[in-house]
Amino acid sequence: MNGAESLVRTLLASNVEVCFTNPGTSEMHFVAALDTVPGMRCVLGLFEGVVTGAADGYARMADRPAATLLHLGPGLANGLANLHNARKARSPVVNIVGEHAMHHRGYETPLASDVEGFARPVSHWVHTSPDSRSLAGDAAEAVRQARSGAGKIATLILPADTAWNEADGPAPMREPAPRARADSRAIAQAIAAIRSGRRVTLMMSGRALREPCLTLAGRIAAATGVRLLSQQSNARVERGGGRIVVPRVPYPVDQALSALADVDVLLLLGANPPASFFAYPGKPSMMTPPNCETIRIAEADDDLEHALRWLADELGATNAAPLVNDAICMTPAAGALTAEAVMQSVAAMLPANAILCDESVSSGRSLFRYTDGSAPHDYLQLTGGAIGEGLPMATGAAIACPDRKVVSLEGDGSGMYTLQALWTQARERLDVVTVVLANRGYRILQGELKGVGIDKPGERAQRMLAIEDPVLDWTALARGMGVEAAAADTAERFNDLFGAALRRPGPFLIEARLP
Ligand SMILES: Cc1ncc(C[n+]2csc(CCOP(=O)(O)OP(=O)(O)O)c2C)c(N)n1
Repeated sequence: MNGAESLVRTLLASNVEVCFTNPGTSEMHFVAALDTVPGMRCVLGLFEGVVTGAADGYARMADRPAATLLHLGPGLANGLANLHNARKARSPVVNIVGEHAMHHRGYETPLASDVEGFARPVSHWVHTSPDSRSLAGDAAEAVRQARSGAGKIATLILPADTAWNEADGPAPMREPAPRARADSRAIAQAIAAIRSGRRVTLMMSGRALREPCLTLAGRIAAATGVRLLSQQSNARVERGGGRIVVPRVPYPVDQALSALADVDVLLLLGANPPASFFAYPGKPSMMTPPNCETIRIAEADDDLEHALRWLADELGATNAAPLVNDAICMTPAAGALTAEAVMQSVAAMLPANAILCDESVSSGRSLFRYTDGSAPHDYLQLTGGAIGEGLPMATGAAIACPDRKVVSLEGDGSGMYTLQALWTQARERLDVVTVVLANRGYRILQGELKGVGIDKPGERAQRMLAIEDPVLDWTALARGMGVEAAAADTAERFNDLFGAALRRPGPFLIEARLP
């Protein structure tokens, strides 16, 4: 058995069964090993941003890592932005990155680069395998690292000769350390704050936004009057009718400031202190009032369910009835097709148990308001602010959950970064309905210009934020990659297309032509 085969067998033994790939010469032995070893699902992405974004989407829904296969430093570099997003989502990902054979590394060849240097800022763990006999153990360690805490990015660099030389065989799965538990002092402080009569907000992220944590938090809120809030960006939230009411910190600074204006004590459960997305002249960075006390109950890597059970027990909240969203029977929008109309129709028609991937940017401002009462669903959003994640993330989510419908809301500007994901959706026959919000501009940035104090942008500045000359033909782009598509410019037409797309299997793209 060569090193490459020992690597693939080790990944499978460690429960890594999907590999998103974009290989080159240095990874050919790995590619060949995929043939010899049955069981690994290999999914080709035509750009590395698709590969890494899909690994993120997969991990969010499967709760276990996929592997990526990337071609040396430049291949990894092409995938960095979505690894950044995955890192912020705390998704477990195992990157396998090719490298020149050890004896070839000293030469100044075209692809020679500092692979570890590219990997380090987005990876929690980086390791270059020294030889073929170490590779299996290194791979088991990479998976263990990826599965530790809430999820980590592990990058294993594979010099070509470690793949082709003789190996000893696969390595067994290694278990990560159990998640750390909340400190009793933090729990005591939180309880004292809740009992003090001050206005307490419990801000959550990570696993806390999924069951059984949500119900525990809902019980604590019902029993004590603590207000629940989620971080602005979260990897995965269980939302919709019948689910616990947890608003999120708004994106616009003024709205975030007023949402947090009357907080005396902020309890953080797997969440970061609420800093605004960007700094703006004359506005604060921290959204809580200056005299607000912040108590960190547990970090995202910790056992959040344990912390919530502990709090609920101490507070006598274990039987309180939590506040849940009403399941609302909504009617789809009618008339002109605006961004709000799309959100209303999507919310009204969303099937139960759907996965809603959101990179709708400014068009999705009203999405939460409408989907509070939708059929229960999982909500996935951009966590690292690097656009170009939506279409790959939907692709990975669909591979993780083949029995669930994926609805992918995509800005036309964001969509253009990684639209090759559509080809992968077609090739793998994935059940993804993509709605492109075609407003022909970087609309959010037009508002941001004003936000940073530029009231009268000149023609050149405006031209940097418009994508209408030439107009992008999304139906043609989708068809060119094997995805059936149609355009809508009225709400009725959108509803017809969306309904039909939900009823049929396989990918479909709707270009929602917005004003
Ligand atoms: C990787 C990356 N590059 C650039 C940006 C800056 N940026 C933020 S939003 C945006 C435009 C988004 O356009 P679109 O998806 O059409 O949404 P809209 O603004 O029209 O709602 C850009 C370029 C970014 N966030 N990430």
